[in-house]
Amino acid sequence: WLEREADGVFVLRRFASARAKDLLDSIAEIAGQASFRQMVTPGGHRMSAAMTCAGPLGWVTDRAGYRYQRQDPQTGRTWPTMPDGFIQLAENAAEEAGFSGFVPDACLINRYQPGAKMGLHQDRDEQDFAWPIVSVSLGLPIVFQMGGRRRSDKPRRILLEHGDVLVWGGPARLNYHGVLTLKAGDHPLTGPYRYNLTFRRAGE
Ligand code: MD5
Ligand code: FE
Repeated sequence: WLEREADGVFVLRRFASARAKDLLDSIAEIAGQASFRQMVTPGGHRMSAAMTCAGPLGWVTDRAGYRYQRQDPQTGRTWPTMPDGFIQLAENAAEEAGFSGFVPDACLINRYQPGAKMGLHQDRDEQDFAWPIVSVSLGLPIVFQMGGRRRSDKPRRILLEHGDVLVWGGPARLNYHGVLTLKAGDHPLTGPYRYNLTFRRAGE
């Protein structure tokens, strides 16, 4: 199921399908402790995707900026523990793509409802860009945009479906990327939503 999309970008189609139900149960448990919320960007815009986090570090944004932190700003408590199944999946997927020894310390969980999107951006709030990022799609399909190192590089479109896993690292680690607007639908496991788990090694 390994497809090389570009230098350093791999798509593992359906790699997470067999584990989807467990992953979704874990997401529900995490959301019970740290609820999905639409955060505000430094520019003052509310993000259209709702987010929560698991693991020692969580990604947050507010008027002060983007950062990783140990506490959920909504509760002041540490983020929910990253389930073993999450860590295993991220490690297995990274290994398949040639990145051994990937141990994530942050899992950002994005929940898209119809109309939600994520514009082209780079992931650069992490300490060490030598580590890859592993992203798992669950539920409704969405069109992913994979650009290049510069915002002006024309993005390629890749359809991401339930169970698909994307691994990017090395020369692609700082590529611009985003997703187009989610279309309404009804998925047997997630109803009106698309979930995306993004595993990162954000700290030292
Ligand atoms: C999503 N999430 O579908 C996307 C998938 C995020 C985010 O972008 O930051 O939460 S992440 C796929 C990705 C990330 C970084 C680089 C590349 C793809 N890439 O170079 O192709 O919710
Ligand atoms: Fe991103």
